Amino acid sequence: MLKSNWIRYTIVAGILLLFAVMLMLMRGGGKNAMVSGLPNEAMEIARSRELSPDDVYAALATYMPTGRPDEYLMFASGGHSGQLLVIGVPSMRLLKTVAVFTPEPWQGYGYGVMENPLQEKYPDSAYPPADTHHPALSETNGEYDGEFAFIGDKTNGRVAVVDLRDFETKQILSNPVINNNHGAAFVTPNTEYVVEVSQYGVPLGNKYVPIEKYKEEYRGLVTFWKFDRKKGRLIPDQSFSIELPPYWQDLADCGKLASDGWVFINSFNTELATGGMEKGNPPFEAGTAENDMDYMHLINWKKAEELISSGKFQKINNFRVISLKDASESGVLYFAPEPKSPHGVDICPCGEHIVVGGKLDPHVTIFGMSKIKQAIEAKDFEGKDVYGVPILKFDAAKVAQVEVGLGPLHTQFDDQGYAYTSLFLDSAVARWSMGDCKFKAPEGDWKMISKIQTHYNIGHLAAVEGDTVKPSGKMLVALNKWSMDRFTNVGPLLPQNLQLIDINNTGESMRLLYDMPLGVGEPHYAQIMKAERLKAFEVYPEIGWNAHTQTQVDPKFAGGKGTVVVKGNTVEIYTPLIRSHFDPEHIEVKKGQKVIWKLTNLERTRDTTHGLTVAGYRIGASIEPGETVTFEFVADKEGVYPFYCSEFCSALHLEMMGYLFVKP
Ligand code: K7E
Ligand code: CUA
Repeated sequence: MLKSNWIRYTIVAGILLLFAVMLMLMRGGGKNAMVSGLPNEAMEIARSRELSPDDVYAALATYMPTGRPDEYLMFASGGHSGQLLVIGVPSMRLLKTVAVFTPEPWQGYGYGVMENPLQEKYPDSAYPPADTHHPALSETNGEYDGEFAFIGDKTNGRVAVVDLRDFETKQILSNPVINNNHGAAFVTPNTEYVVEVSQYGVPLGNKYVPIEKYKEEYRGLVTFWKFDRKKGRLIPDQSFSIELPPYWQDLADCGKLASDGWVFINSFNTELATGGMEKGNPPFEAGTAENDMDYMHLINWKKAEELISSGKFQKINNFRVISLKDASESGVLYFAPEPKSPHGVDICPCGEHIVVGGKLDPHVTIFGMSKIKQAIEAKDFEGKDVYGVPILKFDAAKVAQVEVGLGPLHTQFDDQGYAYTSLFLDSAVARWSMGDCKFKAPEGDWKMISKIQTHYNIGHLAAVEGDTVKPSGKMLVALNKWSMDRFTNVGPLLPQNLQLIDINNTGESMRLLYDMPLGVGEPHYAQIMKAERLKAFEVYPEIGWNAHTQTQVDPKFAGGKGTVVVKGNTVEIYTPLIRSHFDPEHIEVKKGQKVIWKLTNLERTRDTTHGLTVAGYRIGASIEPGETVTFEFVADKEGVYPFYCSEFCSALHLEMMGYLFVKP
């Protein structure tokens, strides 16, 4: 063991020496003492820091020299922070927190700027806490296109749209029919729809019905939000829902290629447990885990579209809903039995195989789309559930099962025909081979290959483009729920731990490369995209740009001087911003007057953002180069209020200030 370690040391030292020689050649000789001394120094560092050859390998595989951008971007949910996180891979550097459901001062999000998507439902400061779970990147032909991201808020049943031209949230919609979700968001292969699936059964339409009527009147729901790519918005009028039984629908995935037109949803609590342990009933955790099989929901959304266009729907809160009866009688909804309170459902790259993680069963179960279609065609059903939904025979839908370990949850795919499943109870990632699939592994069989330990209790995992039609392999990130002893103790609330794993080397075992503590909330799911797919703005295209509509609002804001216009009880102010002053610097209003304040950043240089905060008025904006933002507020507090630029924009940034005089 010791000997082989030293052989590996020698190899690493050799690689470092090679680097040093290359660097020397590139720089034209041995002038640079630091470079020529690198191998010894590096060895010394490795020794003094007690780094193993594996550590040195991991460091070299993840280190990004200054100025070199990461090859991949991970879009991770921010959990109960309510936000979306953008992380560079392999460096695991946090690049941005995109404000979605929670106000965020740096981005001036939720602090008085008009046309803020948060305000569409919650005026002023009454924003509820959110719980984001599943981000989805927009797709074209089943591949990420780098244009949009969507994310669900489990707590309040909301879905948000983020425009990746500026990484800002443009829209938040609350589901009009049901008040919670979990399987959100997932997109169909051309982002025709953004799919949102409820978790907990409730009466539809936000009304009260006693829990004793659970079976009769509580329901689940899947919603297909129509996405208009040109507008960058979900269109409620063109969207619809399908009523589902009040089993607890869980994770979802949209079919692609062989399974295009279908959506797959796991469920548990087919027992219809209603809890109430304080009344002597079995608690939910026991009541929902009695059945050996639950039902995977198979939803034919193209058929559902036909029902909608032929008028077969009801309206709940003015939203189109296909009834459970119509869905089960018209070939929109089928069930396939799936073992024991499963969790993740994931479609393989060619779309033929549907992989379900057992959670309380040590297997992943692989279903085949061809078999499912045949069984439906042949009406090969074992019967119907209590709501009349046809249930396929397990064996008529199942292709294989692989025993992967304890607590299998979610699955991702690489480009070599391997699948990776997170094992919550084992704290490990299982690599297993795909059998009879277009993405067949060299082993050619459905079988367990190897495992790597994670620290600890992994939930989701994300491989590079690992849920598209063309996965890239190479890297995988384990999103661990617990971090326990991995980091310096910062008190009883511990960060989550994202662990980067090298999956490039299919012959050998997987290698753990890097730990990233994340101290903002629980990032359930993430997607990793090649960074080259992005087409983000460097500065806004025109001066006077409204970032909410992504259009130039008004060319008159394209420059010029500051102006103040008083119209009755309203004071309209126009303020151009340029290093390093506001114009005007004195703003005088009378107490009780309404203020409409437009600010335009005239800068064209990258990163010359100006900010605005006004003491006492809960106002905060980030005005990026070219952008125009608008505030409306009533000057209801008399006094003298300094306002200033909150981004350090120049040496005279502190002088970039003014006074708001609110006169009695
Ligand atoms: Cu945490 Cu996808 Cu909400 Cu599994 S879910 S872990
Ligand atoms: Cu503008 Cu600081």
